[in-house]
Amino acid sequence: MIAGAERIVVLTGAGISAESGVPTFRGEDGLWRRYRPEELATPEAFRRDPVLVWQWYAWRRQVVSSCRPNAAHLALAHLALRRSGICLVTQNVDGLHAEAAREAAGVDGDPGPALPVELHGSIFRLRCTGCGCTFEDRSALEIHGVEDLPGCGRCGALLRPDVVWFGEALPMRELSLALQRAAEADACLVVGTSAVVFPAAEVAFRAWSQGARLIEVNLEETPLSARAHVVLRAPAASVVPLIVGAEGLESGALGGPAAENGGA
Ligand code: BJW
Ligand code: ZN
Repeated sequence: MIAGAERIVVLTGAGISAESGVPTFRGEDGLWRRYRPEELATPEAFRRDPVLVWQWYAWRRQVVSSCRPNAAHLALAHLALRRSGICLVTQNVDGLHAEAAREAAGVDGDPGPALPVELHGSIFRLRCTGCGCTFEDRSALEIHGVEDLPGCGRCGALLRPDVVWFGEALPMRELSLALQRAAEADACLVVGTSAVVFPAAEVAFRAWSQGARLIEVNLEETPLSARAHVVLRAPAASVVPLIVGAEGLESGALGGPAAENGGA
């Protein structure tokens, strides 16, 4: 399906970064197990208790800082660099797809085609709640009290992570690009998302409803599973390199007894 598709939209979620050491949201060890989302990932929570919310993000920034892209991020980056028509869309805020794109492109290469459309922003970008300016920031933040909260260098107002919280609109340009690519896609590869958060999940539902072949890689069943043409219940870092790495090989090149027995 991947080899035969002219245009592919890939939608990823927290599961693709799990094997890099980034906690997922809703799994066994998911972030939401210890923290209720409505306590932390909403504008109301931030207004009510910015210290608590910032402590959570400071901790996550620290965890993610020590994580590297895994074989799934890298395989997708290489796929997007070696052929046209690939649109990588992510709900993740960890920046690991972009890091994989730079790694795959090498020092002299252009990572552009492998850079993801980030639907939910980035934890390494800050936004001013006053003047709205945004900037990259990877510093280690130590938040003990209100006096430690980061302030805007321009206007002095409180800074927040430039991510999308519940009840907030997704960035318009990114969302419309992702939905457009979904509508045009011949195949949609969905990796490591519970597919319950909208409108991000709409990318996969849109692709499917417009006739794309749907391939799901996930350890568990999701609302997409029943619609998927292929479901791979396996860890992303093991299976994604196999399916996208095999793309481009002559049919038969996969050869061997597994292929003769009906495929690996
Ligand atoms: C593996 C694996 C391995 C693990 N290999 N797999 C329609 C219906 C119902 C509700 C709504 C609707 N439309 C909108 C809503 C409301 C709401 C919503 O979706 N609620 C539902 C949850 C009920 N949506 C919103 O509020 C959105 N905004 C909005 O609609 O605005 C409207 C508006 C318009 C105009 C003006 C104003 C407003 C915003 C949603 C923002 C979501 N934000 C978060 C936090 C981001 C910041 C941060 O990170 O702190 O985004 S929530 C969280 O969920 C995060 C994620 O990106 C997102 C999705 O999670 P994901 O990636 O799927 O992770 P998990 O953990 O859930 O799943 C991991 C999966 O991987 C599992 O399935 C595992 O099995 C699997 N897995 N290891 C393969 N190794
Ligand atoms: Zn400002």
